[in-house]
Amino acid sequence: MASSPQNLPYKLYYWPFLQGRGEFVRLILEEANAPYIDVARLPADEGGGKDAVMAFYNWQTQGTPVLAPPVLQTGDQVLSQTASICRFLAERHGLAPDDELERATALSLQLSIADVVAEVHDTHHPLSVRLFYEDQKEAAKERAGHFLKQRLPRFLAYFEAVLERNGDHHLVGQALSYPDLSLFHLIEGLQYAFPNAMSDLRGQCTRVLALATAIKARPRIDAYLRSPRRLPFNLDGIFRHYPELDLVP
Ligand SMILES: N[C@@H](CCC(=O)N[C@@H](CS)C(=O)NCC(=O)O)C(=O)O
Repeated sequence: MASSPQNLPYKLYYWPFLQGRGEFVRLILEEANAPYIDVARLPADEGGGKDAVMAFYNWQTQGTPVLAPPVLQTGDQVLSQTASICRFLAERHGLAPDDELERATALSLQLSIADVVAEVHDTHHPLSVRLFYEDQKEAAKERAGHFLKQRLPRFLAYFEAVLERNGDHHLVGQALSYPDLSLFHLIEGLQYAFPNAMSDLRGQCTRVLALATAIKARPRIDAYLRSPRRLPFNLDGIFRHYPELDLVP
């Protein structure tokens, strides 16, 4: 018999003012109805604020040091890398396939989503994460142009093909799993950042859009999206809307 998860509530450490990669983790916690504390969103005098995240930057954590947030703490252990956190939580909470090969496929899909996220990030920060957008705006325009013309259509076509081959409703297996939740967030983010480009491509990714709509309507996701726990998209996150970058190729 499967034992129930230990060391709850989970503690999530992520920058307090943006969805960022933390959002992929939050969506799993919310769909699983797993208790968690979004630590950095607590007041500073309760251990919150960005210092709670910065505390991981000196490698002084228990267990394996982390390279970058998001970080999930369970008991006195910490885990980093978004895809790894998502997999860990999903496998604990019934949001991953049972079959061994399908579990590996779910992770592959999650890593593919992470690849897209990294390229989205690079549309507004093509030169360095340490420079402001305004200091790399010209390069960003060029990068975003290539992304929207070549990469985005390819990525959407890929997930469309995955869904088509798997019977339309889920990316892997025949039940909801964590890459489905992450694909939803990817699509939401892309629609926020690049409304023109996404509108132009909508006829080419109908299965992807249908999956995103179905995830959004799930009761726990719907409740989360309407709650104060959900931060809005903004110009600090990974998905940013700069009209000058959203040019239909
Ligand atoms: N591959 C990592 C990337 C983590 C990452 O880039 N985190 C960003 C926020 S989304 C960050 O704050 N990085 C700070 C740093 O790299 O020093 C993951 O998927 O978790």
